Amino acid sequence: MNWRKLRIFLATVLVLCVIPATRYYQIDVPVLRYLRGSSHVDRLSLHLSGEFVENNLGTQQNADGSVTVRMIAQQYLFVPHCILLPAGVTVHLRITSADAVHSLTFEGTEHAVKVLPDTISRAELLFSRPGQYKTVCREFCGAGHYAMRSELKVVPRDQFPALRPEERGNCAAQ
Ligand SMILES: [Cu+2]
Repeated sequence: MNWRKLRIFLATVLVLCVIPATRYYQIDVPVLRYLRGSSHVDRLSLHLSGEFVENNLGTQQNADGSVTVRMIAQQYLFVPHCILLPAGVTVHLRITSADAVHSLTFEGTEHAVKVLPDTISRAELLFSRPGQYKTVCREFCGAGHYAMRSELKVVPRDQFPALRPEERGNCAAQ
């Protein structure tokens, strides 16, 4: 047996094993993040500056008719606790985590968004009809994980523009 060849072989196997391992354990690799196009955000300054400051969270109407939703997932809630969306409109979701890995899902739909700290996860969603959905975390994130749920309310498309900005973030006001 040629020891030199064996060493090269073992080194190659090791490297090939490391790549899926970083994906499985969701180890943050900046190069992969860059290639995937997700952007970096500092979890410690989320509340102080940038797009995830408190008054920028929630649903925003865009000029092209679509809406942008910004949310933070943290142990053990989603902020804002309730979001309102118009039905049948493209939703650009931007979400990040303030601590652990979470997974944002909407009960009764196929949508699932992995949420990582220090990273902005992006997704395009579409809710075709009005209704109320439970927003549930589907990634074990600690002791309070099973209570981590919020609400999403989808209102008819023509009703949405009439809502005041403060009403868009509050299901109770409806
Ligand atoms: Cu969780």
